[in-house]
Amino acid sequence: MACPLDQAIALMVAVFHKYSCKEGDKNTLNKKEMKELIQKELTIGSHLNDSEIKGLMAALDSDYDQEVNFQEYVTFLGSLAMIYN
Ligand SMILES: [Ca+2]
Ligand SMILES: [Ca+2]
Repeated sequence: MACPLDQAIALMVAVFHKYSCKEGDKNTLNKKEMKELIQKELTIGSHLNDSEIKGLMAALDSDYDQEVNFQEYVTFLGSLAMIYN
């Protein structure tokens, strides 16, 4: 896993699990876990207020189960990549 893109993907997976395993279902992020991930792992986190984070999570939760699963998380990172580009 020495190649940069491999490392980036491994990091995306590791960051998800670092927060998803804290409470409840270990394979999904609840609101608190997602908020913490956004605030601690992303530069935009410190620029978003509580209601903006809430809105972002509602937009990410495409199956409306109140949790962000890995697929929803990857979709979110994909959107960020589009913005960075
Ligand atoms: Ca969880
Ligand atoms: Ca969901």
